[in-house]
Amino acid sequence: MKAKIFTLLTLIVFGVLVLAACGGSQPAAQPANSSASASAGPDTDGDGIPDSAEAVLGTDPNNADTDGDGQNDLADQDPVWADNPIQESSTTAGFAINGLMVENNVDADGAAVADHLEFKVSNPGNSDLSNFEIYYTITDQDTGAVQAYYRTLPGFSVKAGETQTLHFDNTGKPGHVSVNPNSAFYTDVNALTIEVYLHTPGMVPQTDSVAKDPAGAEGGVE
Ligand SMILES: [Ca+2]
Ligand SMILES: [Ca+2]
Ligand SMILES: [Ca+2]
Repeated sequence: MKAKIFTLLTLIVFGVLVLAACGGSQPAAQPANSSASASAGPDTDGDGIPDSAEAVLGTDPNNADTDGDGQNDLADQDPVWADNPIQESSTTAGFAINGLMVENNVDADGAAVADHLEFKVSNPGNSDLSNFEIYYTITDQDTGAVQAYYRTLPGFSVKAGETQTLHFDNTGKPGHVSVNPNSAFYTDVNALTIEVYLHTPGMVPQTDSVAKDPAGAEGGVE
Protein backbone atom coordinates (compact mmCIF):
# COMPACT_ATOMS: atom_id res chain seq x y z
CA MET A 1 0.00 0.00 0.00
CA LYS A 2 2.75 2.41 0.98
CA ALA A 3 4.66 1.57 -2.16
CA LYS A 4 1.57 2.25 -4.23
CA ILE A 5 1.02 5.60 -2.61
CA PHE A 6 4.66 6.52 -3.03
CA THR A 7 4.55 5.51 -6.68
CA LEU A 8 1.39 7.53 -7.21
CA LEU A 9 2.95 10.54 -5.51
CA THR A 10 6.07 10.24 -7.62
CA LEU A 11 4.09 9.94 -10.84
CA ILE A 12 1.88 12.91 -10.04
CA VAL A 13 4.74 15.17 -9.05
CA PHE A 14 6.72 14.05 -12.07
CA GLY A 15 3.72 14.66 -14.33
CA VAL A 16 3.16 18.13 -12.96
CA LEU A 17 6.80 19.02 -13.37
CA VAL A 18 6.90 17.65 -16.94
CA LEU A 19 3.85 19.68 -17.85
CA ALA A 20 5.44 22.69 -16.26
CA ALA A 21 8.66 22.12 -18.12
CA CYS A 22 6.79 21.90 -21.43
CA GLY A 23 5.10 25.16 -20.70
CA GLY A 24 8.41 26.67 -19.70
CA SER A 25 10.04 25.69 -22.97
CA GLN A 26 7.79 28.01 -24.91
CA PRO A 27 10.04 30.76 -25.88
CA ALA A 28 10.57 34.16 -25.39
CA ALA A 29 7.42 35.15 -23.61
CA GLN A 30 8.50 33.26 -20.50
CA PRO A 31 10.19 35.44 -17.94
CA ALA A 32 13.84 34.69 -17.31
CA ASN A 33 13.18 33.33 -13.84
CA SER A 34 10.44 30.96 -14.99
CA SER A 35 11.13 27.53 -13.50
CA ALA A 36 9.34 24.22 -13.60
CA SER A 37 7.93 24.62 -10.14
CA ALA A 38 6.89 28.21 -10.75
CA SER A 39 5.06 27.21 -13.94
CA ALA A 40 3.34 24.37 -12.10
CA GLY A 41 1.87 26.91 -9.75
CA PRO A 42 2.74 27.97 -6.27
CA ASP A 43 4.32 25.67 -3.70
CA THR A 44 3.13 27.47 -0.60
CA ASP A 45 4.87 25.29 1.95
CA GLY A 46 8.04 24.77 -0.07
CA ASP A 47 8.02 20.97 0.18
CA GLY A 48 8.63 20.48 -3.53
CA ILE A 49 5.01 19.58 -4.32
CA PRO A 50 2.95 22.32 -6.00
CA ASP A 51 -0.31 23.23 -4.24
CA SER A 52 -2.26 21.83 -7.21
CA ALA A 53 -0.60 18.43 -6.81
CA GLU A 54 -1.11 18.44 -3.04
CA ALA A 55 -4.86 18.61 -3.69
CA VAL A 56 -4.58 15.45 -5.81
CA LEU A 57 -2.38 13.68 -3.30
CA GLY A 58 -4.56 14.63 -0.34
CA THR A 59 -1.69 16.39 1.41
CA ASP A 60 -1.64 19.81 3.07
CA PRO A 61 -0.44 22.66 0.81
CA ASN A 62 0.31 24.73 3.89
CA ASN A 63 2.36 22.12 5.75
CA ALA A 64 5.57 20.54 4.43
CA ASP A 65 5.05 17.56 6.77
CA THR A 66 1.32 16.88 6.56
CA ASP A 67 1.16 13.95 8.98
CA GLY A 68 3.75 15.33 11.40
CA ASP A 69 6.01 12.27 11.37
CA GLY A 70 9.12 14.31 10.61
CA GLN A 71 9.31 13.39 6.93
CA ASN A 72 8.71 15.98 4.25
CA ASP A 73 5.65 15.26 2.08
CA LEU A 74 7.77 14.65 -1.02
CA ALA A 75 9.98 12.09 0.74
CA ASP A 76 7.23 10.50 2.83
CA GLN A 77 6.07 7.17 1.42
CA ASP A 78 2.72 7.66 3.14
CA PRO A 79 2.32 11.39 3.78
CA VAL A 80 -1.04 11.04 5.57
CA TRP A 81 -0.05 8.32 8.00
CA ALA A 82 2.07 8.87 11.10
CA ASP A 83 2.85 6.26 13.71
CA ASN A 84 1.87 7.38 17.19
CA PRO A 85 5.07 8.75 18.74
CA ILE A 86 3.54 9.49 22.16
CA GLN A 87 5.08 7.51 24.99
CA GLU A 88 4.13 7.92 28.64
CA SER A 89 4.89 5.83 31.68
CA SER A 90 3.09 8.02 34.22
CA THR A 91 -0.14 6.77 35.75
CA THR A 92 -1.20 10.23 36.90
CA ALA A 93 -4.60 11.19 35.50
CA GLY A 94 -4.12 14.93 35.50
CA PHE A 95 -6.64 16.19 32.95
CA ALA A 96 -9.79 15.15 31.12
CA ILE A 97 -11.20 15.59 27.64
CA ASN A 98 -14.90 15.71 26.88
CA GLY A 99 -17.43 17.13 24.46
CA LEU A 100 -15.64 15.79 21.41
CA MET A 101 -17.63 16.69 18.32
CA VAL A 102 -17.29 17.08 14.57
CA GLU A 103 -20.84 18.13 13.78
CA ASN A 104 -23.41 20.44 15.27
CA ASN A 105 -20.63 22.90 15.98
CA VAL A 106 -21.97 26.30 16.94
CA ASP A 107 -20.43 29.71 17.51
CA ALA A 108 -20.55 31.77 20.69
CA ASP A 109 -24.10 32.87 19.81
CA GLY A 110 -25.30 29.33 19.22
CA ALA A 111 -25.42 29.71 15.42
CA ALA A 112 -24.32 26.73 13.31
CA VAL A 113 -20.82 26.83 11.83
CA ALA A 114 -19.06 24.51 9.39
CA ASP A 115 -18.15 21.05 10.69
CA HIS A 116 -14.83 20.96 12.47
CA LEU A 117 -13.21 18.99 15.26
CA GLU A 118 -13.46 20.38 18.75
CA PHE A 119 -13.34 19.20 22.34
CA LYS A 120 -12.87 20.51 25.85
CA VAL A 121 -9.83 19.96 28.05
CA SER A 122 -10.38 20.25 31.80
CA ASN A 123 -7.61 20.73 34.33
CA PRO A 124 -8.84 19.94 37.86
CA GLY A 125 -5.33 20.15 39.33
CA ASN A 126 -3.37 22.89 41.02
CA SER A 127 -0.82 23.43 38.26
CA ASP A 128 -1.19 24.97 34.83
CA LEU A 129 -0.81 22.51 31.96
CA SER A 130 0.94 23.09 28.64
CA ASN A 131 3.20 21.30 26.13
CA PHE A 132 0.28 19.26 24.86
CA GLU A 133 0.64 16.98 21.85
CA ILE A 134 -2.05 15.20 19.90
CA TYR A 135 -2.31 12.14 17.71
CA TYR A 136 -5.55 11.60 15.83
CA THR A 137 -6.87 9.18 13.26
CA ILE A 138 -9.62 9.45 10.66
CA THR A 139 -11.12 6.11 9.67
CA ASP A 140 -13.49 5.55 6.76
CA GLN A 141 -16.15 3.25 8.21
CA ASP A 142 -16.92 1.74 4.79
CA THR A 143 -13.47 1.15 3.32
CA GLY A 144 -11.43 0.91 6.51
CA ALA A 145 -8.91 3.42 5.13
CA VAL A 146 -7.15 5.29 7.91
CA GLN A 147 -5.29 8.58 8.01
CA ALA A 148 -3.21 9.43 11.08
CA TYR A 149 -1.72 12.74 12.13
CA TYR A 150 0.54 13.94 14.93
CA ARG A 151 1.32 17.44 16.05
CA THR A 152 2.46 19.45 19.02
CA LEU A 153 0.21 22.19 20.39
CA PRO A 154 2.65 24.87 21.54
CA GLY A 155 0.03 27.61 21.77
CA PHE A 156 -2.40 25.65 23.93
CA SER A 157 -2.45 25.62 27.73
CA VAL A 158 -5.03 25.10 30.46
CA LYS A 159 -4.71 26.95 33.74
CA ALA A 160 -5.28 25.16 37.04
CA GLY A 161 -8.96 24.62 37.69
CA GLU A 162 -9.99 25.77 34.21
CA THR A 163 -11.42 24.26 31.03
CA GLN A 164 -10.36 25.25 27.52
CA THR A 165 -11.82 24.26 24.15
CA LEU A 166 -9.54 23.05 21.39
CA HIS A 167 -10.68 23.75 17.82
CA PHE A 168 -9.24 22.09 14.72
CA ASP A 169 -10.09 23.94 11.52
CA ASN A 170 -8.72 26.36 8.95
CA THR A 171 -10.58 29.48 10.01
CA GLY A 172 -7.33 31.07 11.15
CA LYS A 173 -9.00 32.19 14.36
CA PRO A 174 -6.73 32.70 17.38
CA GLY A 175 -6.10 29.45 19.20
CA HIS A 176 -7.54 27.29 16.41
CA VAL A 177 -5.24 24.52 15.20
CA SER A 178 -4.92 24.24 11.41
CA VAL A 179 -5.60 20.91 9.71
CA ASN A 180 -5.02 19.33 6.31
CA PRO A 181 -7.68 20.84 4.02
CA ASN A 182 -7.30 17.84 1.68
CA SER A 183 -7.69 15.24 4.43
CA ALA A 184 -10.36 12.57 4.56
CA PHE A 185 -12.17 14.75 7.07
CA TYR A 186 -13.07 17.17 4.25
CA THR A 187 -12.93 15.01 1.13
CA ASP A 188 -14.34 11.61 2.20
CA VAL A 189 -18.15 11.57 2.07
CA ASN A 190 -18.48 8.17 3.76
CA ALA A 191 -19.17 7.86 7.47
CA LEU A 192 -15.99 8.49 9.43
CA THR A 193 -14.68 7.74 12.89
CA ILE A 194 -12.30 10.26 14.40
CA GLU A 195 -10.22 9.19 17.37
CA VAL A 196 -8.08 11.63 19.34
CA TYR A 197 -5.24 10.90 21.75
CA LEU A 198 -4.11 13.89 23.82
CA HIS A 199 -1.03 14.02 26.00
CA THR A 200 0.96 16.35 28.20
CA PRO A 201 4.23 15.17 29.77
CA GLY A 202 3.90 13.31 33.06
CA MET A 203 0.22 12.48 32.74
CA VAL A 204 -1.77 9.60 31.33
CA PRO A 205 -2.86 10.34 27.74
CA GLN A 206 -6.59 10.80 27.34
CA THR A 207 -8.50 9.47 24.36
CA ASP A 208 -11.97 9.77 22.86
CA SER A 209 -13.68 9.10 19.55
CA VAL A 210 -16.61 10.46 17.60
CA ALA A 211 -18.51 9.50 14.45
CA LYS A 212 -19.02 11.80 11.50
CA ASP A 213 -22.10 11.16 9.38
CA PRO A 214 -21.90 10.38 5.64
CA ALA A 215 -21.60 13.45 3.41
CA GLY A 216 -21.17 15.66 6.43
CA ALA A 217 -24.83 15.50 7.37
CA GLU A 218 -25.66 16.96 10.75
CA GLY A 219 -26.67 14.39 13.33
CA GLY A 220 -28.76 16.58 15.59
CA VAL A 221 -30.19 20.00 16.22
CA GLU A 222 -28.18 22.93 14.92
CA1 LIG B 1 3.74 22.12 -1.32
CA1 LIG C 1 2.63 19.83 1.89
CA1 LIG D 1 5.34 13.32 6.84
